[in-house]
Amino acid sequence: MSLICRRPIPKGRLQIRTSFYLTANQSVSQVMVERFPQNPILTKADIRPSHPDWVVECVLNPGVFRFDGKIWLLLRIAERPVQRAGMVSFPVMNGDGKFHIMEFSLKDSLLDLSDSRMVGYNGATYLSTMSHLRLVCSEDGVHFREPEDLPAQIFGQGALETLGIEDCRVSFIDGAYHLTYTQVSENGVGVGLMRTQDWRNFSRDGMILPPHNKDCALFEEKIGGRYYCLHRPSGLGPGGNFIWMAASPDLQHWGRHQCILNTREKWWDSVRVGAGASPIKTSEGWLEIYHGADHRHRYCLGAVLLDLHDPSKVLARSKDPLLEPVYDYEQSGFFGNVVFTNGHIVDGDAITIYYGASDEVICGATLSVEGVLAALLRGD
Ligand code: MAN
Repeated sequence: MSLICRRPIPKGRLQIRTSFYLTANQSVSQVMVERFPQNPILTKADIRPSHPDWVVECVLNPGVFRFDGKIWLLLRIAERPVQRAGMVSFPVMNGDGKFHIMEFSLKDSLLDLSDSRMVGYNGATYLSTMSHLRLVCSEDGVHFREPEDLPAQIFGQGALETLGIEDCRVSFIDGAYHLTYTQVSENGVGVGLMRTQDWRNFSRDGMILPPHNKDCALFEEKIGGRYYCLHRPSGLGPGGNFIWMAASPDLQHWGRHQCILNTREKWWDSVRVGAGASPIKTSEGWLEIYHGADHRHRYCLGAVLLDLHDPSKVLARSKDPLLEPVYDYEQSGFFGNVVFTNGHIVDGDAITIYYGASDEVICGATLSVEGVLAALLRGD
C-alpha cells in the first residue's frame, strides 16, 4: 500500500515532480516530468488568423511528427470573428466550403454560453470557435515557424466538417502519415482520416468512426496481421466516456470493437478518458499516455500499459496523474484546468509530449519511458 502525498505547489517554472509518493517502507517513488522552461512555447500571439477580420482565440492540441529532418506540429487553431459589443458570433462553413457568420445578442434568453467552448441556442449546440489545422516546424523542438515551402493550413471540407476539424493525431504507418482527427458538424462529432506522404498531397478518406466519437490513436504497426486503434465513442444511456479498441484490415473499415479502459469513480479520471497519440512500443507492452477528466472538467494526463500481443489487455494504469494543471497557463485561459495531449516524439528513452494548456496555449514536457514503466509496474 502506498501513502499518497499531494503534490507540492511549484515554486519555479523549470521542473517539478508531478507524481510523488511515500511508500509503506518510506522510500520515495516518483515520475519526473520536466516541463520546458520556455512554456508556453506557442500562444495565439504567434499565430496569424486565417481571415483578416477574425481573431485566433486558441492554439492547442497539436499532432506531432518528424519529417525532412525536422520536428513538426500540426496545431489546432481556433478562431472566430472579432467580437462586437453585446453580441456573440462564430463561423460556420457551408457544404460548399464558404464560411458564414452566426451572431446572437448576449441579451437573447435562448442563448447558453455556460461552457466557453460552445454556443447553445434554442436547443441547438454550436462551437464558439471554428478550428482548422496549421503546420509549423522546428529544428530544436522548442522554436517553431511556419514552413516556407509547404501549404501550412488544412481546413475542414464538406458536410461533416462544417464546424471545423480538431485534435489531429499523426501516425506513421507503411511509409505514409495517417492523420486521425475530430470532424465536427451539426450532424455530430466523428473521426476522419487523411493520408499524406509529402505534406503537399492529401487523400481524404472521410469519416472512419461515426458520431459520437473522437480521440482516435492508431497503432503504428500491425499486431497479429491487423491494424488497431484506440477510440472514444460516447452516447446517451448506459456507458460513458471510455477508451475502446478496434481492429481493421486496411485502416478504413473498423470492427471487433472492445471497451478497454473505463473511468474510475471519485478519481481524477472519473468522468472521461481518451487516448493521446499513438501507443509507444516498449519491452513491457504498449505504453499509452491518455487524458482523464473529472466532474469539474479538470483534465490530467496518465499512462496505461497494454499487452504487446493482445493490446485489449490492460497490464497497468497510473494511479496518480503524470501531469496535471498546476501552472497559471494550465489553470487559466480559454478553458482552464486542462492539460491535453495528442502528440509526442520518442527518442530512445525520452518522450517529449506536446500538450495544450487551458485549451489556449501549447507547451512541452519530457519524461522517461523507463521511469513511467517502472512507476506503472510498481503500481504507482
Ligand atoms: C475535449 C476536446 C479537447 C479539449 C478538451 C478540454 O476533450 O474537445 O479538444 O482540449 O475537451 O476542453
